[in-house]
Amino acid sequence: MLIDRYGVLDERALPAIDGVCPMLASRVRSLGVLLDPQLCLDLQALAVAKYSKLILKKADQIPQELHQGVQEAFLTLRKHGCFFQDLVRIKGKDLLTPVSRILIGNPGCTYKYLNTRLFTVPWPMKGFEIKYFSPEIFAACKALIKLNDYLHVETVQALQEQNLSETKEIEDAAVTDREQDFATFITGKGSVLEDQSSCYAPRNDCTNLKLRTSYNLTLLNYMDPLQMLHLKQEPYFGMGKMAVSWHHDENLVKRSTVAVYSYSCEGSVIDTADKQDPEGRDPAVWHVGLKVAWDIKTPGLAIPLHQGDCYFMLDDLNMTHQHCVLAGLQPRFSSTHRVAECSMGTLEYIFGKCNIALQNLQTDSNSAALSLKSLDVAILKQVEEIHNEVEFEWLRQFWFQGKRYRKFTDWWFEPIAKLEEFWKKMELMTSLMLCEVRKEKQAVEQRNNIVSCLLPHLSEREELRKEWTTSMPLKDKRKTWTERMNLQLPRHKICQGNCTASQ
Ligand SMILES: O=C(O)CCC(=O)C(=O)O
Repeated sequence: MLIDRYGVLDERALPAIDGVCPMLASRVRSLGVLLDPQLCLDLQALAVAKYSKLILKKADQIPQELHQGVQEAFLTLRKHGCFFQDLVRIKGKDLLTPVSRILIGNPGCTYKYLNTRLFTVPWPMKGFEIKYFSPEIFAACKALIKLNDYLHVETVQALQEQNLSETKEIEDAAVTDREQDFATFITGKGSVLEDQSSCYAPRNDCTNLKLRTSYNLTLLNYMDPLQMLHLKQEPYFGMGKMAVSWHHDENLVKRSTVAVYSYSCEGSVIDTADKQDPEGRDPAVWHVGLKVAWDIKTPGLAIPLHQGDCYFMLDDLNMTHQHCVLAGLQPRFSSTHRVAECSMGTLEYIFGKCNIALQNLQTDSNSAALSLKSLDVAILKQVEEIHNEVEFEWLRQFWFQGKRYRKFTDWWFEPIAKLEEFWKKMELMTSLMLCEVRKEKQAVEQRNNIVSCLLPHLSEREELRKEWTTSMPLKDKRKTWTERMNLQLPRHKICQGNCTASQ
């Protein structure tokens, strides 16, 4: 009997497991993972209790037509050079991800992971005019929204089958309210999301279920292991090389499912020298690893993923567990569908914020001179906060990723240009505010009050600008931004009781 350290075992064990625990055997069969009967006795409660929210759907249970569209989409995107390694920040260090990615989803949506905000390449949705770079790119995005619709339906069914579709916690309700409010303005049009409004009120399980399964974007991954020679070894269970280390997916709607379509380019020659290690998983095959969070005693699970298999992390599994991706030998794509929590991550949101800030700017009808409407500290503070948000969460993030979005569509360029206009006005507002503070007639007490409230925001801006322009690894790329903002950033100096602004 093949027994490894994390529970991937021999098929001969199944009849025995049937006798001991039919429910476990059926789960084991549906997962395609086999457990040793000995281990089974110890693990039966564990497997049912700890890993029951992971569902594997094998490729042969998925419509062939869907496979064809999605797999063609991946290959098209690779052919057009549409996958990019991201520069992410982990524990204060800037690192390039071994996996290359692209985000596709609802127009105007963004998704932040490891301090990097990605902007969705919009998939086609009713009510949005999107000019794609080529018919092939259009077809790829269309195939992915079709996959999204399919996974949504499958997810609802899986949750209902497992009795996970109901709201379990009272605290969920508050979160749901916020999320639903957001969901109605960001979506409302097209595809899976079309009928959300019919579920809008009253709040009930139907609302909650839809919210937790209406994927608004997919993060596509691509990696060719032959190009990545230095992959880390899985540290806890000896599972072999990892393409993606143990992690939780971040910034998702609470208790929302993550659905993943996996496509490894099997069929070409596999280097058999490295094949089937009797002590562990098959290193030629890609796997998803799953472990209980903060726990390395409970055995982890490694689930083999063959061409076209899908897996679902249902309900709160992404929070209670960590997952990783174990590399096989062939190149592999995946499409990871998520319900991103983007209440602060949509264009509608940031435009709304800009409008609030710019309400404090007025134009003299005779001279056309610009001035601030109010010097109320709370208002000034809010403007400076929004100013930082637009600059660091949107503009710098967008331009830093360079021209990747052009490969798909020019959709983002107009709204980003608008945000830049707003940002320039906010730069002016900061100068005007500093001029006001410097005026001699300004009462010392009011001046000090303004300065002490605004200083943290201006210092933060200064620090973040330094960080963005001097960070070493991708200095060249960062230049894109500096060029873009044409190096005309005003140099504000501000210190308690003594403020100056100089160009
Ligand atoms: O490719 C996969 O199966 C999962 C990828 C993943 O964990 C991620 O993108 O966060």
